[in-house]
Formats: sequence, C-alpha cells, structure tokens
Amino acid sequence: MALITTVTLNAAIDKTYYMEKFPLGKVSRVSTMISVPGGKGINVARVAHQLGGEVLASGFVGGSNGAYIVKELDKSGISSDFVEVEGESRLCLNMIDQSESTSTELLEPGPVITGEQIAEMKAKIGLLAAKSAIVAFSGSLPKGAPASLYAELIGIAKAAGAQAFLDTSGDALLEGVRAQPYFIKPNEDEVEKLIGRRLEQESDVYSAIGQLMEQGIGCVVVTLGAGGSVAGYGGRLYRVRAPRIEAVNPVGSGDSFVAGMAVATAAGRTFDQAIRLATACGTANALNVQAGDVRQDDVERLLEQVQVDLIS
Ligand code: TA6
Repeated sequence: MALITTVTLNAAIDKTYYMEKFPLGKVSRVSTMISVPGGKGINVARVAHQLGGEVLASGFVGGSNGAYIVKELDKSGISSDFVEVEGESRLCLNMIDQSESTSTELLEPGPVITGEQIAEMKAKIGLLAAKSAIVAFSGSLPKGAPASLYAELIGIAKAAGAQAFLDTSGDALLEGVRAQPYFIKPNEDEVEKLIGRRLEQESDVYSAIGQLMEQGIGCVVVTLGAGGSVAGYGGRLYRVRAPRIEAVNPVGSGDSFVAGMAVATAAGRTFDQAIRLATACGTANALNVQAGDVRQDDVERLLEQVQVDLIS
C-alpha cells in the first residue's frame, strides 16, 4: 500500500469538553472530557489509519505534551517521525455547549521554532517524501516559521516524487499555492484571499476554481460547510452534496475530508471515488464526540448518500 505522510508543524493535544451549558463569565462543570493527539495533520493521520491507509505522522513536537502525542499515536498503531523542539506542544481546547449545540475553540500558540529546526524538518521531508505517495501538510504555522515554509516543503516533497496536499489558511496558503500542491481545500473566505476578489454568487466560486486549476493545482475543493463543496479536477467542475446529519462535533471534519481524499488518491482510485470518500468521511466525523475520528460503518453508509453532479 502507498504511504501517506502527514505533516503537522504545530502539533497539539486536542481536549474536547462536553458541558450542559458553557456561559461566559460563569463556572461550568464538565460532564465528559476527551484528550487525544491533534492538530490538523495528526487528525488526518488518525482518520487515514482508521480507513486502512498506511500512514506516518511528522511535524514538530515539544516537551511532555510532545512525548504524550508520540506515545498515544504509537498506542493507536500510527508510526511517527517528528522533529523535537524546545518548549511545549500546545493544547487546543474545544468547549461544547450541549444545550445550545455550540462549539468554542481555544487554540494555544505552541512553541517557537528555530532556523536549525526548520532545516532539520526540510531534510526530514525530503527523506519521508521519497518513500511516500502523498505528503499532506495541514494546519497553521508555528511561531518562528516563515509564511513561505509550506511552499518550500511542498517543493521538496514534489522533487522527491510525492504528491503534495495543502490545508492551511492566510499567508501560509497564499504562499503555499505558488508551489503548486496537487490538492487544496480552501473555504470561501480563503478563496477570496487567494484570487483577490469577493465571491458574490456560486458561479464566482466556479471561476475561482478554474483560475486556481490554471495556476497548476490539480484538485481544488472549495468547502461550503454542511452544504458540501464545489470541486475542480481535470479541467472539470463538480457540485458535491454531503448527506444531512445531526452533528455532534464538527471539529475535525475538514481533516477527515483530507484523510478520505488522501487514502483514495494513494490507492489509485478515480477522482469521483475520492471526492465521495472524502465527503463521507467529513460527514462521518461530525457524528462522533471526538475530533478527527470516523467509524468505518458510518463512512460506508454515508458513501451511498453523497451526491456528485458535473457542473461543466
Ligand atoms: O481542524 C480541527 C483542529 O484540527 C483541532 O483539532 C485543533 O488542533 C486545530 O484544528 C488546530 O488548527 P491549526 O490550524 O491551528 O493547526
């Protein structure tokens, strides 16, 4: 099976707190707490592993939190090869108010990365990419990393023969697309920044995707939340509708989408099969209490309900 390497430059411990109510300025008692390795790329690794993909998790980790992340990944059967840094890997908190069905996230900044550690990461990506079908870069950049870092790492991964996936935002995305990753998954706000104009209607999304494909990005998926996505691949545009569900915790659905796309692509599936699996995984994740977690039976059931229509 073809290896998928995930890269989380700001790895985390994701803590999800379930509470009856989460009023600001008051004391709240937590009924359930879930603590797992997180950060977007690690979520991609976990879900790809649950789907039966061969995965390896890389990125930066630090301190006792970093050691916990590595140990927990190992316990769940996910190999890892991280660069260790000074300081503590961050905590990312998600407070779920069950009476209002709201989710409030607090994301710590994480450790500051040095030039030496960046050089170590570049060397590691070169080695890992040489044995990977896909290298998936996900999440925000840590402090100390230049906005161009994803672009540089994508260049290294591509030169070593791997396909690069990029799921990030802001300047890291703006710079990253210049390195022509194979796959990106921006939301509408991120697309507006990428193309430098506002999206007023759905047809503006179509032309934006066309523009990004012309820039050399093989597969562009613009997520529209629960409404599904618009996808561009091979010069064609598709409207993808996700199954309707009662969401328990949508955090990590984007990462689960990337995992589905990566597993199908690494297995040589068609684009149609890949976008269906990605959409089913994104939806299946929201059914679970934990972020970045899918059940095979949910994925299989939801796959039947994903709708893909050719737009042009
Ligand atoms: O996508 C959800 C999530 O992966 C959380 O698990 C949390 O760790 C967070 O995103 C981190 O996002 P960031 O973009 O800061 O890396």
